[in-house]
Amino acid sequence: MRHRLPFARPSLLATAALALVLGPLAAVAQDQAPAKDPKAALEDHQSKSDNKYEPSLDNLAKDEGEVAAPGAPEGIPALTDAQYTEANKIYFERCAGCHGVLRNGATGKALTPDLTRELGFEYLQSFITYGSPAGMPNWGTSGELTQEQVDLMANYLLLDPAAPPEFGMKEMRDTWKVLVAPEDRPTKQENDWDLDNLFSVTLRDAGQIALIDGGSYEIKSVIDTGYAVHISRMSASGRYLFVIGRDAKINMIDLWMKEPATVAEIKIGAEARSIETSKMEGWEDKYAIAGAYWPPQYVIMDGETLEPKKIQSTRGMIYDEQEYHPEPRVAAILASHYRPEFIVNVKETGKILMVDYTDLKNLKTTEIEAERFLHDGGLDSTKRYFITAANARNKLVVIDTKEGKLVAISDTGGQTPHPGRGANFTHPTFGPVWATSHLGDDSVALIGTDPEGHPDQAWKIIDSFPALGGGSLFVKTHPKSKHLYVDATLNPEIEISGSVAVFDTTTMKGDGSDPEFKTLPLAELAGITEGQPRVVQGEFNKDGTEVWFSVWNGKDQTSAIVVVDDATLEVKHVIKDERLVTPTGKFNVYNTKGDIY
Ligand code: DHE
Repeated sequence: MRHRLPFARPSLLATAALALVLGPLAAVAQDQAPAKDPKAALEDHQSKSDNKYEPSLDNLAKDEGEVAAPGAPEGIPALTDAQYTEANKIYFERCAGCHGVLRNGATGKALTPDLTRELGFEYLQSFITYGSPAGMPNWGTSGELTQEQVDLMANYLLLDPAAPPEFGMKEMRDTWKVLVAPEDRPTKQENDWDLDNLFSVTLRDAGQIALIDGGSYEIKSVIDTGYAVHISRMSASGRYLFVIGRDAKINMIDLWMKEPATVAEIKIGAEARSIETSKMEGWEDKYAIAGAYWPPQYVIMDGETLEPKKIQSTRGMIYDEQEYHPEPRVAAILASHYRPEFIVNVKETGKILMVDYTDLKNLKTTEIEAERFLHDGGLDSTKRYFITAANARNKLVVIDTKEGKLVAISDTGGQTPHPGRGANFTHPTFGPVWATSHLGDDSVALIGTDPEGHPDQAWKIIDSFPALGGGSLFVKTHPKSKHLYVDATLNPEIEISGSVAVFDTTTMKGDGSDPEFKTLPLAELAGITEGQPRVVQGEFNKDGTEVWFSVWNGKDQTSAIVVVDDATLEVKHVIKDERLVTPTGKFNVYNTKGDIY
């Protein structure tokens, strides 16, 4: 393991700009005492190397609407319903990502009234104002909350938490619509689109996706989806596209229609991030599954209509302490290619569930003890092993999807791994490896994935080297490419967040020297001169000859998609269009259905 540059110190302006794009980037708060000196606290905060980004549960805040204030015990000022509702909204948008919806703690500390009343109003007020070196943002001194709001929040935390409603079968069925019944759908593809080379592009703040042709770069269609739409996944056949919004709304789009459109939709909770479909041979297009942050649950649905079939709560014991957690969120979900199973990451309990979908009435689940705060991950090149980040613990967990067993847990040596689905390539020295970059520093870590051919390296972090800077979200390559692309989307420096690093994997040495990389200043090459454009998530075309990057800007600013020729590393095309509002994730139909990355 070699040197790593610390995360560049963010300027206040850059931090504020980032907050505008992403919402609150509430950091981990395993804190003890609040810092007393505001200047020192602010300084501590800015210099913190690991600027984690945590969920903003703003859909939950919206769904909750007006909330009745609970009674206040003696000695604690009561809040009016309006004050409690305002505080609740602030809490869900800025605090719940770390401290939990029910205030029972997640990556941040528990803030239940038994604890907060012990600490008292002034302690809480000072903590919220100044933050702490351990990661609690300085909401007051940064100006993000006014003095009145800080006081309101300190008071709010002394009262009982609001419990948002559950979302069970009745609520799901009330939102479920089949807009075009399966029997009324086409029996063959009715358009002349090259479906395998189609890209579904998230238009985050527009609540839409754009379908873009990979050959002509033409925006074929823009389709309304859920709020702050998050990811797209494909059915195994490549016919149905599933899109999930942060508001837990799923759109199922039939790509065979003359004009592809939503044929079924459903809402599966108040907050969600993940969706997947059954991929095992014989089970193609049979089921879809989605996971929710709130309520903490996943649901298995019919793959043709989205009819909800089975809802499973993820509430339960944390894998190691075996203490109850009331709201373990569902993070990444993948479909196994080796067994008729879904692989479900449960964040707060640190469990990976392998859910057998062959008999939903007699559901069999293998529960694997992994590590807390599981987030995203992907398969190795053989698709047998699932490698996933327990990001707040700086670990990678490896699961054998064929045997249904934990294989290894390895420390990446970096701060907050964030692989997306990762990147598989063959290293000249170490053989097949899978890569992740990090949010909290500039390192890229490689884990060996070939237990047969390279047993000494298997499931060990065999190399780590610096890329552009901290704030990286995604790495990407393709079986036909010799390049590894590493973004630095959340880096506070504009030149860094607007660029991508490219490594030549065929010249990597593995002798302790850092591989060189080229910097492609894609935001500049796209001619974007306003805002802080952030280059995010490379995605290859079907043939593996081009890689597409989003240049993600503010909602009212110009964004773009830049197509890079993988052979020459030249920009081949720039897609700019007023419909491209905040493009982020891109999902090529062929690569997504086949887990090619
Ligand atoms: Fe994501 C994947 C959660 C913020 C773009 N994101 C995922 C997955 C999870 C997740 C659990 C894995 C899904 C799967 O594989 O089933 N993301 C979260 C959050 O909780 C978080 C940190 C904060 C939030 O409030 O949502 C968050 N994500 C973001 C963004 O701000 C990004 C950069 C821009 C955006 O569009 O919202 C973003 N996330 C993505 C993308 C993927 C993703 C593009 C899929 C990557 C892939 O290649 O598969």
